[in-house]
Amino acid sequence: MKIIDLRSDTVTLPTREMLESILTAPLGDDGWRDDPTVIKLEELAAEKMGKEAALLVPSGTQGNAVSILAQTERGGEIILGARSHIYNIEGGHYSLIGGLVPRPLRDDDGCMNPHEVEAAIRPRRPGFPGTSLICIENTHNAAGGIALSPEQTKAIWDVAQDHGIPMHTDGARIFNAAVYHGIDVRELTRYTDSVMFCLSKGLSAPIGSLVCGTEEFIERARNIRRILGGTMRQAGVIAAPGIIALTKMVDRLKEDHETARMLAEGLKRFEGIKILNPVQTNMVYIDIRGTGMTGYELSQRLAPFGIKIGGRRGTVIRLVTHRGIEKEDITYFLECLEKILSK
Ligand code: TLP
Repeated sequence: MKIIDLRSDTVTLPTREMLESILTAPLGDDGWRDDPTVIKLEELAAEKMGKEAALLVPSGTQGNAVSILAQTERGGEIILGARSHIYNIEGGHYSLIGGLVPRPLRDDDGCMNPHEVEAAIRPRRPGFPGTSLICIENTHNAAGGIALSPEQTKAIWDVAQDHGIPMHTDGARIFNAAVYHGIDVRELTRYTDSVMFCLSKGLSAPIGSLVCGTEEFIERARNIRRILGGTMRQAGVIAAPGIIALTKMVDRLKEDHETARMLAEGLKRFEGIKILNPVQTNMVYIDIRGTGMTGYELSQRLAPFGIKIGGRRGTVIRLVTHRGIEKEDITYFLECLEKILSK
């Protein structure tokens, strides 16, 4: 039975071409900057993001941590979205390791209000944790894969620039945002000092994320990556599939957006199910309260059909489309749901 895994786009498996690329990739010790495949990927990533340099890290979480630590000093404050991944789901590295105080602001629709960001900024004075960094997330996961526009990004950037504060973008899925808006990703990344993006989500690489910014920032980030235990040796085995992800998998993200829209459209027929977000990219959040079931119960009922769904707390469920989900899988999922709900 085919497993239809709607829990996340992190479950995508590498393509055959990605796996084969590992066999022939030239390798070396990246701790010595001797791995040509890593260097190639980092140069490619920097170019795609319109930044001077890039650094390969094992995960998005480490990429965000490294980016934050490289741009702040202990005792400062970071402004970030109250529903952001960095604030909620990364173990609080900014406080635990970085000694930073978080200042979460409203980001219900995916983007903080620039006026509220401005009002939250405070200078560093004795007794006050001064604002050290502003973070945004694009696409915004918890808001429903919302794709922030260049205008929204610029509005926050202008505030950051006016106050001389650096800005970081958690761009785990920034290519989804660029594809949604039909623009070059640089239209988004020009309004941020640093950006982290993931190879291992919709782009389908097995492992890896990149941090991009100035040469100087990347040097500091490299040192912090070492401290966090992130130095990888023959990391070309990770970089080789990453190069394929970056060069061949970006345009196909629009297929994931189409399947997500098809899914949302199909879900409208179920009275007890409410779609919670405008479906722009590859995520559909639903509230199934009206069915009388919890997310956990529904996931149990779908399991025998080979369907996996996430968000098992309460009645809110996140459904994510990706390369492993075809249009027929959506049709099958909707049929299974129909069977379960009509009983
Ligand atoms: N998100 C994962 C889970 O942690 C929820 C997912 O399935 O969506 N930024 C954003 C916006 C993310 O969504 C994620 C992963 C990360 C950072 C962290 O990336 P990894 O998992 O590579 O550390």
